[in-house]
Amino acid sequence: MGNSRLILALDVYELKKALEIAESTAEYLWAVKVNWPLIIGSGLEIITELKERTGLPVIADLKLADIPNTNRLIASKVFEAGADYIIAHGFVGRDSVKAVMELGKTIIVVEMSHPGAEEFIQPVTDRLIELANELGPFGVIAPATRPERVRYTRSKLMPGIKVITPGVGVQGGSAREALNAGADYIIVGRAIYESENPGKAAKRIYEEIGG
Ligand code: NUP
Repeated sequence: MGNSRLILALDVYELKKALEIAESTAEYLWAVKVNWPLIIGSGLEIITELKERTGLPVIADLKLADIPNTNRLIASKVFEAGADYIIAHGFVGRDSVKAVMELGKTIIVVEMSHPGAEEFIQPVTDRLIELANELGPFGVIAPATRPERVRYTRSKLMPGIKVITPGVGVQGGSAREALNAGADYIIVGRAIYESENPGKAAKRIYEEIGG
């Protein structure tokens, strides 16, 4: 749905299950995010298939963190498969990020949602935000588990760069709080795909955040 701000993190292995969940939730989503579990379990073709079945944008959450050439080799195949966005780490440096951005729309990780992110990533978030401001990616990843960090990131980030926040639901973050803190999109995985009725769960979150 074009006006939705909900992204489904489809972290299941099986192709059939993935397609079922995607189809039953599609009307409440802005995009579907695939990560390594699904790509390992179902192959890269799952991206093409998801796009065909749902008509939604697909985000490939590979968190690329390699030298420019390897990032380029991976990203070119993933964009070729139909991914609309790729998530890349910023901490490896601007050359590695640029290699992805030259091939397609990119989302840069500037902070993560788990407790361990405070160890090494949070101390360099300011510099990662500067990097994003310099390169102008589609968006950045900030933690819904720490709404104050979402607010901080939004305040330092150039307008126009989207703030995308995972950590809603099982990791403890609230969709409303993340959006109130300035997030443009929220990412929800287990709270939807582990639910008995993923369609209903997605609808509930969609309605909670006001469509
Ligand atoms: O900081 C991050 N936290 C995070 O959870 C960056 C991410 N990309 N993710 C991803 O979002 C994570 O890998 C998973 O695919 C999804 C969150 O899933 P869940 O905790 O809602 O099940």
